[in-house]
Amino acid sequence: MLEEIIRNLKNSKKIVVLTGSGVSAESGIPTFRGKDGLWKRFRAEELATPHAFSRDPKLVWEWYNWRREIIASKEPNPAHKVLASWEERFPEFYLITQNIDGLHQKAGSKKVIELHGNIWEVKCTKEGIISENREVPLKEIPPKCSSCGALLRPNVVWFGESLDQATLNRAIDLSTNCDIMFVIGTSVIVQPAASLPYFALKEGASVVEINIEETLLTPHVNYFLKGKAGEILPELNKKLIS
Ligand code: BV8
Repeated sequence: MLEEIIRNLKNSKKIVVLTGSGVSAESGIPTFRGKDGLWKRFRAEELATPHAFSRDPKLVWEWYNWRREIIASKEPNPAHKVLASWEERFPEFYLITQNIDGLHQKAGSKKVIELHGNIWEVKCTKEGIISENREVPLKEIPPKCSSCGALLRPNVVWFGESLDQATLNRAIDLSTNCDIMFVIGTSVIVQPAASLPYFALKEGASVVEINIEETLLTPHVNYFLKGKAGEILPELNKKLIS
C-alpha cells in the first residue's frame, strides 16, 4: 500500500495536507478529545467559546496560559519535520492545519493555513488589533491591551465563531482542486474543517488518512494508514526519497 501511495504522490501536481491535534500528540501536546484532553474539569468546547470568555475571561485565559506553557516547552516531532520537508520538495504543496500551536512553523513550514488561528497571537477586544505575544507565563491574567486597556483575547476561532472567510475559502479551493490529500491526526468532527476531505473526495482526489484509530472519514478514504503520524510519515518519506 505504501508503494502505491508514494507512486500516487510522485504523480501528483497539487498536494494538500490537513492536520489536527493528533500531529502534535507525539510532541507531548494533549489532543482535544483524547483522554488527556481535559483541563481541570472542563472540556475544550466549554472554554473555547465567546460565552465562556465574556462570563469568565480569567478562567479562559488561565486555560490558554496553561496550554501556552505546555506548547512553549515542546518541540516539533518527525511528523512536523517531514511535512516541512515536503513543502520544499513539492512545488504545489499546501498545509492546512486546525492546530493553533505553531509547531508546523517551528518545524520549518512556511506556508501554513491556520484555520483556527494561533495561540501566540492576541487580539484587542476593543480595537481588533492583532499582535504576537509569547509571554510564558503571562504577566497579567487576563492580559489587557497596552494602548487602550481593553481585554485582550487569544487570536483563535472559538466554537460558535465563524472562521476567517478568506482563509476558509482558500482551504476549500485547495481541497477542491488537489490531486492528493493527506488527512493526519484529526477526529474529523469539528466543522467546517471536517468537510474539507469530502470536497477532495468529491473531486476525485486520492485521500490518505493517517490516524491511530478509525474515524467517521475512514470508510470513505482511498488509503487508511493506522498508526502514529510521527512514525508513518518518516516511513513514507524514506520510500519517497529512496
Ligand atoms: C462555525 C481553536 C459557523 C480554539 C478550535 C453549535 C453552536 C455553534 C457551532 C456549532 C454547534 N454545533 C456544531 C457547531 C459547529 C462547531 C463544531 O464543529 N462543533 C463540533 C464540536 C461538533 N464549529 C464551530 O463552531 C466553528 N465555527 O461553525 O462557524 C457558526 C457560527 C455560529 C453558530 C453556528 C455556526 C469553529 C470551530 C473552531 C473551534 N476552535 N480550536 C482552541 O484550540 O482553543 S477547534 C479544536 O478542535 C482544535 O482546533 C482542534 O484541532 C480541532 C479539531 O480537533 P482535532 O484536531 O481533530 O483533535 P481531536 O482531539 O478531536 O482528535 C485528535 C485525533 O488525532 C484523533 O482522531 C486521534 O485518534 C488522533 N491521534 C492522536 N494521536 C495521534 C493521532 N493521529 C496520528 N498520530 C498520533 N500520534
